Amino acid sequence: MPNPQNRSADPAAREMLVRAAELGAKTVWDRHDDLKPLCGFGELGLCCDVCYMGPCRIDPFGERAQVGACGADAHLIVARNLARAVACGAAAHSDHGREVVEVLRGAAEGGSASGYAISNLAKLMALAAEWGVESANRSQRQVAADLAARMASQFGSQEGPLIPALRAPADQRRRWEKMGIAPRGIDREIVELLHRTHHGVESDPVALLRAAMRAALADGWGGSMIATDVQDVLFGGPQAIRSQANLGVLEERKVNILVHGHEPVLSEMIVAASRDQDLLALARQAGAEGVNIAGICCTANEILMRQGMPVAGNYLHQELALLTGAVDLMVVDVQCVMPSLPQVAACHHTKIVTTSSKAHMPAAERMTLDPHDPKQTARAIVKAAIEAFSRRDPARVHIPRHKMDLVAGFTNENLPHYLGGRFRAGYRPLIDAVAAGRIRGVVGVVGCNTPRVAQDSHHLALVRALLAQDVLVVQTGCSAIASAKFGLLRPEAALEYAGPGLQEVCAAVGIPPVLHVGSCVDNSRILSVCVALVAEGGMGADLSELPIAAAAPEAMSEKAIAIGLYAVASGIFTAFTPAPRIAGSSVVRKYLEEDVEKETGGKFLFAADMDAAAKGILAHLDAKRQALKLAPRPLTTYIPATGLKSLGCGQAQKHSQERAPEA
Ligand code: BF8
Repeated sequence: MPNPQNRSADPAAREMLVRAAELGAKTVWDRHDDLKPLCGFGELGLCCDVCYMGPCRIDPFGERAQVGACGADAHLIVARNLARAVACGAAAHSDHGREVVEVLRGAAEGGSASGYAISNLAKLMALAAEWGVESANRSQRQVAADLAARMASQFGSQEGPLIPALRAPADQRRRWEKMGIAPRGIDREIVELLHRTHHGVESDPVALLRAAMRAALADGWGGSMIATDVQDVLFGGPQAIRSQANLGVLEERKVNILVHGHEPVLSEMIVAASRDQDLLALARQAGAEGVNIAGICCTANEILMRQGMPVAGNYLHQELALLTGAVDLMVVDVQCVMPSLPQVAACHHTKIVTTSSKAHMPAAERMTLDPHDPKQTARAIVKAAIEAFSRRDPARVHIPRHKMDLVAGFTNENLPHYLGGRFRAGYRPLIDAVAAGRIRGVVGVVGCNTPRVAQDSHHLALVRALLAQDVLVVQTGCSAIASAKFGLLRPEAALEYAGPGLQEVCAAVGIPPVLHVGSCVDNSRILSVCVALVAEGGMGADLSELPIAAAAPEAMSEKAIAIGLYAVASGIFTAFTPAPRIAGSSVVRKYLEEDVEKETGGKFLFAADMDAAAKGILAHLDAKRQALKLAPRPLTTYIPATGLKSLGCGQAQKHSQERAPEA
């Protein structure tokens, strides 16, 4: 069997890969290997299938066809493929936003119309003020109804401006206006982008990339931002919270339910149902000691942030979790759910349940979420899991003992309190620390796993390299879960990994050096932190002037490409690896890595490895510090990102084993 060390940096994953081989189960890594060599035209972005004369392929060596049947050259084909990926990624995030706005509308109607309620009145009222919804002498349901209607209108808006995009600094918005990329309506930008990629419409690759930025902005400052805000209103604003991560959170003596996907509308209900006394009694009757809910991917982040529920793993853990034989039921909704799950689950007694009207899985069981009574759907799912538990074969259960403590739950709203305390709440302490050079800058590290690199290895190498250089790291998505599994979300991680300046700041305010701010739609929280830093003053007039950067070290999904593009369009330097399929066009690559900076203030770095990414990010932070005339940084020896790998992994592994439960 292939060496598990090349497939994952995570000892729990390596252990499960050995188990997969024993069970004769194929995983994403095996299927990926089966496909090799991957299509060279596709990898370069040079295969065009937008019309039915083709597919047309451009010869990268210049010996055969240099244009498709219609005359499209390599640059247009590459730009069109990228634009379509952005449209799909932006659509996924934004449709998630639309879905939760619908739930808010239902909650506002109340009664038998919905099983949801508003749990965060303060945020509802703050949003009402921002969105121009009258709240004086009105019930919270009336306010919520008007807010939901106004938010829903953003999807079909034709003229703009998008209301949440008005949060962006004025200078940033002026850049968008000048470029003609200020988003007008969420659906409008996505539809127009798709239209422009149709055969025979937009022929200018750079104009197409600008249109892609407009759709990406409609995602980041529109659909995603709305999703985050509405979820906070419905399910509560997160607060710093302790929990644990990795496959060791599965419990041998309990009914294990994994929630996987993205929209928290069902998972929140399942968490609530798992605490119902009658269901717990049913679980005990079946021989279980209780019901354990844990998450995979971004649903994990949602219920971690608000409920402190444990995280079983990130994207590449979804099949491995099933192979433990300890998962009784996995419930999925939308996005990042592998179609292979029912086949993998068939190794054991595990039930796969789909719930979204948008995502069917032929071999899985369907339990459609009833929006009028979601708790009832959740209870039915918990009952099905208890029934499955009674068919579990304890002799075939194999749970890796690795799990790690973590602190999550940071947001743009609560960070000022954690940074400044009750009497000095605000971003000033962070700005002062950056200005004085104790913190070199702030970097958002986000995104997925991919079998193209050893799982988590890029996230860890980059995050550790940045911490050692006094960079405060903010994370979301599967990237945050990677750090969680390796102990970087513990306050003690500052002593183990951070440079002296960052260590001092973390110790003074008691925060981890890596702040987990949520799921992928919660990248909007990172934008909001940046906005707050600009608003506080002393750090420049727009995001492009701040000593900040972003990185997606193991990018896999189209959503990650949309996120990368809205970060760049928002003025943020963004290291993105592996590069999207753009190597076939020098024009596209040059625009995204160089020319776009003159327009938006941000640009991409498609780094070959994490050492190059770390060096590029640090050089960028230092250049921004210099431009702002901030205190020169005390010299810290640069340790290559790759050099840190073995050091940190060893420490994390030791820690993880120390905390392993008794078998
Ligand atoms: O939306 S980080 S693999 S789960 S796409 Fe998917 Fe990537 Fe994970 Fe979260 Ni985001």
